[in-house]
Amino acid sequence: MERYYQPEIECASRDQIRAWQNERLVPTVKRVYENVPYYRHLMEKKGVTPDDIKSVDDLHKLPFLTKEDLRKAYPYGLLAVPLQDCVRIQSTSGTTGRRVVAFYTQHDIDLWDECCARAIMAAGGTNEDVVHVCYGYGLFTGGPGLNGGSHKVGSLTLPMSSGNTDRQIQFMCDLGSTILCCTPSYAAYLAETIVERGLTDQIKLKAGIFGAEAWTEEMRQDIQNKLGIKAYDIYGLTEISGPGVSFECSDQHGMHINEDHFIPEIIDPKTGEVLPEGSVGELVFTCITKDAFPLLRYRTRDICVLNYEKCPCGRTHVRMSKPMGRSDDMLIIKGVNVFPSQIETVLLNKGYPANYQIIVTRENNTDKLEVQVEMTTEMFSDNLSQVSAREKELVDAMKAMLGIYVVVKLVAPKTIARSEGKAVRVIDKRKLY
Ligand code: DLL
Repeated sequence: MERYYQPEIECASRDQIRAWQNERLVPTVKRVYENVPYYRHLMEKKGVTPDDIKSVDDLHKLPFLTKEDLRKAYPYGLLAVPLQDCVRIQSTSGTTGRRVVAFYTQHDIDLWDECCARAIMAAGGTNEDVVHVCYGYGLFTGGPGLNGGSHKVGSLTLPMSSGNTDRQIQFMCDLGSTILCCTPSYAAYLAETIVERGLTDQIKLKAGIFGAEAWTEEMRQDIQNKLGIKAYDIYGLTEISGPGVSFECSDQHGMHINEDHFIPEIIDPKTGEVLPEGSVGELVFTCITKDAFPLLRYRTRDICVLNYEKCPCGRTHVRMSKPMGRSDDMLIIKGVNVFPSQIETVLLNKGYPANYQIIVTRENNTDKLEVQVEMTTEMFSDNLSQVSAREKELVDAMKAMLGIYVVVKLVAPKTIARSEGKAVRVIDKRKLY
């Protein structure tokens, strides 16, 4: 049976959703214009005033916001309420430049928790579940977001945070965790460890809610098979609130965007032009219900496609595809666009685990793409000719997928460092930026 947290909203008619968006967009733009000088200047530069924005049809007139703007306005420059109304900050895991800091009023946290509660119920969660949250807690939004959602659903919430795999598995067995929330790479690692220790009979997991990084369908199958669960995708970003901006339902074909809170657009990442329905492009969000940090036309850099077709689950909110890559993590190798997800698809199709690293170097002005991938214990062998035959098979498969030559190095099982949070898959040594 399909479960909804807020059926009257999640299954509303498209006309009703559009009416809510129009109703909420207009005052939000006015409020941001009046309270956020940084954005007011951007609007003035574009010659737009709040009076020009009468409905969602006028959205394209507004200027974009980028991560660069957030860095320039750091820390308080995009705040739309007095600081004393804020009760929380969260921050991105950004490794370069300044961190991005997002602010929340209590109302913002309540809405965010509701979005996450929708995700948990779409994964079959109820107040009878034990929700095991091993996303990081703290500045990262993963732990606090799913924790809040789980409370709203009324599930027993295990605020495990990340790390200490032995303890994670112990609690999972002892407390009978039924829903696992973590990054897909950590889920794959947990699954691998549970299988190796012969503990599959002792776990009661039925579903997983995995997101915060790219993962492929093949990886989903692998986790589902090893843990005997249904694995659901969840998407979000700190700037827009955190996890739960969109989430998968039982149909597992795209993630429903919580359109009563966020208006999505797909744009051409090069020109900024809004693309017609069904186009692949960069996802842009406008927040229409947030108090403290209502970003307008925020460029996510995530490349995906929106699907407005009716979903068998009954939800009417538009579905976004899994992000196919980021307009800023797309690698350009010898002029060819390469997404790490394409490499992962080849590896998993050929039966390799999702433990790999992509290393890009440049020698004599020529780019070199090397993929190091672990063999499974069954594949591992001392016979060098067998290993090189395997490497050759992967080189050919990569060439067919990407159109370029890739150096493949097979390495022994368990030699690539595991991650407890987001996996670091790409090491670009070219220093192009
Ligand atoms: O990763 C929020 C989150 C936490 C989402 C837990 C889901 C679960 P940030 O650290 O700000 O926020 O990173 C946001 O991560 O722009 C995407 O590029 C990527 N991302 C998030 N979810 C997915 C997903 C959190 N399901 C950035 N698939 C986003 C692929 C994802 N990429």
